[in-house]
Amino acid sequence: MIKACLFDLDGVIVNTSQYHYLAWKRLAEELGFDFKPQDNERLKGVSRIKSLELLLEIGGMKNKFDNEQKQAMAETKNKWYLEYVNSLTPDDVLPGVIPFLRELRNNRIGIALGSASKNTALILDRLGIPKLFDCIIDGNQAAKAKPDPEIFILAAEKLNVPAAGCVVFEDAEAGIEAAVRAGMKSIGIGNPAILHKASAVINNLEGFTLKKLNALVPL
Ligand code: B16
Ligand code: MG
Repeated sequence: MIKACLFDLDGVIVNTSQYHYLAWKRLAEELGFDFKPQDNERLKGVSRIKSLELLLEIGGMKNKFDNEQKQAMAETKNKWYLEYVNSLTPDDVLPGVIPFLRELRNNRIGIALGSASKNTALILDRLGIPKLFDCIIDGNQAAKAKPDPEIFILAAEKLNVPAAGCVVFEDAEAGIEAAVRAGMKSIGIGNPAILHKASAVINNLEGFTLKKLNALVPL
């Protein structure tokens, strides 16, 4: 039986990946190279500093900067990213999310948010939905970034639910890998070719129900 659902933030609850992309693109332009949308897929779900390392690799600048310089670049990117985040409103919660979370709560299924983002609290506040989650684990509490399973394992522990009773909702390849390594079932949201390790893949949460979840992932 499904005991808990663990939700990624960016790409599942809200589409902030476009903002991450624009902020990284601006940094790439300052460094003198173009950052294409297709390269953005590799950055999804991974930590801020790992994203920067991937970006520098894409731009052919892998070993050009020391840690202090990288930290400064990551902070600059985050400042630009937060300018976009501050424009978020409750209307930006992705379609279907709120009815599905309410249905889970009505059925006493644990609900956790498991995101790599250190801006999770701010984003949930802007969206007006922190109370919809029983537990929130983000990049400030987990030392290891996805694909490491730490975020989802911590969330399951906090909910007091075994991994085998959890289903992870994720839009990123790194996030699905984290679910697999945590011993959890997963629903990929997006492209089945990228999310092929997920237990099942759907387009989005619009019209999604517990009945559909049980049919896709019988536990
Ligand atoms: P921040 P998720 C991830 O969020 C994003 O997908 C990823 O692109 C970003 O680098 C990471 O959060 C860290 O975000 O810079 O705000 O700490 O998909 O795990 O909800
Ligand atoms: Mg994501």
